[in-house]
Amino acid sequence: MLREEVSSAITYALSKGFQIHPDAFKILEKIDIKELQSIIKQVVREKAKQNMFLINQSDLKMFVESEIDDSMENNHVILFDPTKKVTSAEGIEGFHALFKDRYSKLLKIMMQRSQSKKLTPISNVTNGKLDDETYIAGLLMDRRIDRDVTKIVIDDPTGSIELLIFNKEIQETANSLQIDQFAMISIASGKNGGFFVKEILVPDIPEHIANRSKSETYAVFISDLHVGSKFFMEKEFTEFVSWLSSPDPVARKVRFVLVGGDIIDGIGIFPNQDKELLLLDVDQQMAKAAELLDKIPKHIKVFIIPGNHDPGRRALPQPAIPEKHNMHLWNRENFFMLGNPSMLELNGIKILMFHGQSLDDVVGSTPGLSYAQPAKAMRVLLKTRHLSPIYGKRTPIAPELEDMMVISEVPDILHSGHIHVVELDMYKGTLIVNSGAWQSQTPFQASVGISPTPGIAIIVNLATMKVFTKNFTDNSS
Ligand code: D5M
Ligand code: FE
Ligand code: ZN
Repeated sequence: MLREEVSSAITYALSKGFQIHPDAFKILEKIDIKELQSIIKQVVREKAKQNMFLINQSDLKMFVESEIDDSMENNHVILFDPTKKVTSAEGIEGFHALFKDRYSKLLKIMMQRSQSKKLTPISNVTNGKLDDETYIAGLLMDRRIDRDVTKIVIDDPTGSIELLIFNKEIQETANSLQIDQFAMISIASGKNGGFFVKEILVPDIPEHIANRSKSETYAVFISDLHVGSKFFMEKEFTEFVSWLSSPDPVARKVRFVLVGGDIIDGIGIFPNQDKELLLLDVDQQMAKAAELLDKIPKHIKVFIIPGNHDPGRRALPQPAIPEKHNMHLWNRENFFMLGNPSMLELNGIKILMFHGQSLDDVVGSTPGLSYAQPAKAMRVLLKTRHLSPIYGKRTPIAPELEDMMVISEVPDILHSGHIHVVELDMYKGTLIVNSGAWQSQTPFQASVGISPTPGIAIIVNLATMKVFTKNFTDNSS
């Protein structure tokens, strides 16, 4: 005898013109009866879309925890998470140490270049010891353009030096550098005792072939939910979450969801924010976010980093969203609360997650960049090998003893959000993903001309590194 709920589910499917494979019956009986009705409707809707009218065992397996295909790898390793490492070193001493560490980490990266054999400390140069071909390396402290001459100032731990640039091409390279970024520079003495630049090298990432997953599994990239905001797109986000447990063939192979920060809209993040809030309390906002995310099936691992709207420390690097705000998420076995930035390895693919606060400064200070193309700004981060190269602009940076924002290891995927515009790019073998948002355009964004592209999830096949988008707004297919 079939239970009443089961036979009514079967009747429903038959009435929609579906057949049910005998093997599928066994699974039907294992599904939680409270959910059976909605599950069968969902399966019917998805299969009808694909023009397939036979319900198989495999269409239903994913709704039964014990039947999930666990032959598909879902290995994860957390390679870097700043949460336990952040101190709160204060004051000038702290920043001195931070910059010194930035210098030495980037120097180490630069030492792989052949030119580094000719590297000289700045103090040697300023003390008059200059060979024909000498390179110095340090952080760009200042840049001035005086008619036809560009002047730059470079610091290393031994001293500081002013350099002149006369060549147009080198001037262009110099102008594309971020203030405070690391560079290695070939110099020569000028006539009047000054020094001029012959070549500028930046750390950059090498051309490489990304790692691949052995089995065909998918990772989904999202960010900037802004739960609690009047502009949070709850309907679209709910659609997205239910897609994850749908019979869609891609959804069935999703094993990872990465959330790149700005989970909630927060409180007091910008002036008069309360006028734009639906939920006026951080814990209420977090509870709502947890309630929505909770529907992600348990066989999918979820990695969450904070953004500038989330609770916890604002300065970079940010520790994970504190446990007291969302015990529920912390307690779930398949949820991983990480800091910003964090580096993961999912089925062998290295993924660097960074909310993207510094992209504001990079866009603001680099000619030719705009909010419409966040991936181009993310390229700059890879080239500088630093997630927040500019100090003292809009991005708050904490005076840590170690610079955890240096990109020491080359990622296969760089994932950011913050700009609310989806853009994908490939740079020297690294897939760049800006995962957009789930918040429609705010009055502030309208006033500064930012046109967000919300409601889109980015999906990467980890076996092939092929990437595509799925739009959950109504005006899409
Ligand atoms: O950032 C959402 C978007 O708005 C992102 O593109 C940055 C931009 N933004 C945010 N605050 C400012 C200010 N003060 N000036 C200019 N642009 C800004 P979110 O982190 O979600 O608020
Ligand atoms: Fe945001
Ligand atoms: Zn943000």
